[in-house]
Amino acid sequence: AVKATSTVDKAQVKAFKEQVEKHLRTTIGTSPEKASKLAWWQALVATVNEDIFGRLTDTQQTHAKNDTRAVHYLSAEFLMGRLTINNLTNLEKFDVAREALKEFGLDINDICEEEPDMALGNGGLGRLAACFMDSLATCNYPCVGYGIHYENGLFRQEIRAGKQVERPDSWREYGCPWEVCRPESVQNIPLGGYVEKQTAPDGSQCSVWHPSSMIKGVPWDIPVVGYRGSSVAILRLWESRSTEQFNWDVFNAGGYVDAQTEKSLAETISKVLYPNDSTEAGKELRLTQQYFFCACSLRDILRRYKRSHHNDFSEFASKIAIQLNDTHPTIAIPELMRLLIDEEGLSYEQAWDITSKSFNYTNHTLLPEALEKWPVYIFEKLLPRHLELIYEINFRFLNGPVEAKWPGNNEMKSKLSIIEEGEVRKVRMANLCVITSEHVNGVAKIHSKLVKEDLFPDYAQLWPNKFCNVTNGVTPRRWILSCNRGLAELYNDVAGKDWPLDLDKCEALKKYADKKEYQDRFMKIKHDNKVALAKTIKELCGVEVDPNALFDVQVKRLHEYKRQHLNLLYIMSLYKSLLEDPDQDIVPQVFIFGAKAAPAYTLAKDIIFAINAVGEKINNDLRIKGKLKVVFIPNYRVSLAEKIIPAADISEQISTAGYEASGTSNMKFSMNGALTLGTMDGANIEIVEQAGIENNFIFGLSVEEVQKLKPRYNPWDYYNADHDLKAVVDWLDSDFFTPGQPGALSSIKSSLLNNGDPFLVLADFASYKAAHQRAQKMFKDKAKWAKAAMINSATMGIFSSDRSIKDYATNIWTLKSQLIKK
Ligand code: 26Q
Repeated sequence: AVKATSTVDKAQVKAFKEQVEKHLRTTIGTSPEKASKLAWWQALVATVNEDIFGRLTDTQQTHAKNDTRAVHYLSAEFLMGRLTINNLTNLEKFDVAREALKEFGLDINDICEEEPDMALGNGGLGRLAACFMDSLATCNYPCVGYGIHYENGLFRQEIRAGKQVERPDSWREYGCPWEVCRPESVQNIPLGGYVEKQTAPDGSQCSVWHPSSMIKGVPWDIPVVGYRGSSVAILRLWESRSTEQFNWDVFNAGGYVDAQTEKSLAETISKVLYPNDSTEAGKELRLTQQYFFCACSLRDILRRYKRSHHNDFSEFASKIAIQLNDTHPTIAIPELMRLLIDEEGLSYEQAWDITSKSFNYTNHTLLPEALEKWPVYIFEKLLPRHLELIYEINFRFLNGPVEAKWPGNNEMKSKLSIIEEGEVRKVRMANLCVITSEHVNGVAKIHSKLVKEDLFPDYAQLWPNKFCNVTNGVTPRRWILSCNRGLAELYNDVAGKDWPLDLDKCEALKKYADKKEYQDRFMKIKHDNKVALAKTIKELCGVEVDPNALFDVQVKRLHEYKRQHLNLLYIMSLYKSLLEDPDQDIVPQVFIFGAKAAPAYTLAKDIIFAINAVGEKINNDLRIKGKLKVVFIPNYRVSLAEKIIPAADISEQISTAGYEASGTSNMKFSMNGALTLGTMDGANIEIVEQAGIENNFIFGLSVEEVQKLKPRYNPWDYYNADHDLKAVVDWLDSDFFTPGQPGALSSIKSSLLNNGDPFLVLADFASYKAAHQRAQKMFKDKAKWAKAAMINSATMGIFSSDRSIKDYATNIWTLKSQLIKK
């Protein structure tokens, strides 16, 4: 729902229109009379690309000439979403494009709906990488993003009879017009085989790796356009292909057809994104994916470095910074060591000096089950030489710094070792990251403190200065300017037009927060967004919702620690009290959910089913007179987030304190004028620090209280002491919401009572209910609500990802922003 803005230059519209028509005819091969919407979209992209490639060349030439340090952001995920509106916005061509398409009788929003989301990520971590690319380009830092060109992104979620069904996502079935293949930069990656020990004439030992197969890595480049003609950054994604060396023996033996079968194995590597966002998959293919993209990326980095520095590696670390987005790309560490030692002939000491000055590691989770550990036997099979190097790194670490600090202390050695002993020996990837990296950061203040003090306390004793914080951020270009044009115009009026580059400027709105005229304008923008979302909900869920009701939203991956079931228990209690007294004066509310569950996470899927079952019952219960609606919007993804977030009144951020590393949707919601109903966890803490606790609804146990309660927690105490809580928990055991299927929702009750309620849902229930009551009360006071919403939106300046990226550039990468020469 994008509305028309001020004046648009007529000549520009005409030129744009001609360009689109030219591309429609000569690039797409159709005409305005018979073009499909897809064809129009493709012609639009071709037009935008004309603007992009010139800037890309300028950017690359500037960086090559300056030869300053560049950052290489290694991430197994980049959740880019759609690019058309974002690129048009960043090129400041959106209004021109909209007018041009209008002259063809087309609605730009309608045409842009043709674009599939690029869903090459699971959630927060992948979307963060995408926001960071936008900010790196906008702030003109030399950089490359490296990742995997998955053929299938995160699964498409369908809801059938209330249950999640996964379907493949084929985002480039008909080709992706943004990406460019770069055959000149193909890489060959060895895998498997064995290591041969050789003794040199001087008696020293060396290792020669004889891999059993080779995989080809084909790079696809996606240009990332910075805001207002700044630089264009490159996201380089690797696709796996078979090489002729891939099982050459089978091929030579005349097994041509067999060799074709083998080929599909090599091509499997980049086939699909693992849909797992917090539990360890431990699959061989997953490690192969990680190694494959890291090995391709490092060869690409080395090739470029050697082109300008010949074979002199002395400046490598001063020119190359590598950022590891969680432990997923950890294998890049031993791979760089191997390339420098085995391929470039450096000594171990030289290689270590370079490697330990180049790498940095960002941690995104404290959940023990999400910390990556790979069985040693998988390494022996796939990466025997890397395993040898890991042992060497470990040996030198334990007998060097650890022995010096804690002489003769074997307990400390086994705690800090990269290798976990046991029935199945394992490689602890996070330990390798911490030992090697110059800096280790968490993603919000509280999280970084916990990383240092609770997750790696012994490492922090060894290297206290290694640990730091960089609070996450989100790009205001996508998350305000592109997705909420009404609000963007309001900011243009009160803060000038530069706020997307300096989000602190939005603070200007604060002084209007008491003024009726501005409150009305702010709430009218919100209302329009709610009308648009109501239409989407009708289309996707078939449920009628009233835009005047309070829109309460929880959209994020489904996980017990995020506690969607706490939200559900509250909804049930509200419904129960409405049934008891249908005439009570409550604010009409719409509870909106969106969430994908990892396909093997049974309880998460049960919670999705429960939300749908409860929603079905409530939405069709005439007794409550439409005061309550519950909708589950299927297939939550970036493009839906852009419609949902601007329409939210309340943002549910209700994780058990200490479990959500940061959260980033919490920032997007606040920027768009939602009030946070949440716990003191992750970045929520910093959000209320900015916006004021009185303008949000904070509840629940704090991190310290959770840590204190956890060891002696008994959920039955809470269940037995609270009548309302007991009634709703027991309700799950009936067939009230699932007629004819008693017990269909029992697994949730069972996890809360028989499995010890690991995330303290019952402990926080009463406090959560009280927070909702405060929210209801405030919502009735329209002026008070508007003021709080405006203050939230106005004070989110520090959550621009430009601030995050500048923090990384200054404190971790020592990068300088570069002026791009045209
Ligand atoms: C690991 C091994 C095997 C298969 C999959 C994975 C895997 C994949 C994705 C593990 C974790 C993830 C994603 C984690 C994630 O999104 N974490 C979130 O990161 C955000 C950005 O920092 C934070 O804001 C969130 O708090 C955090 O949960």
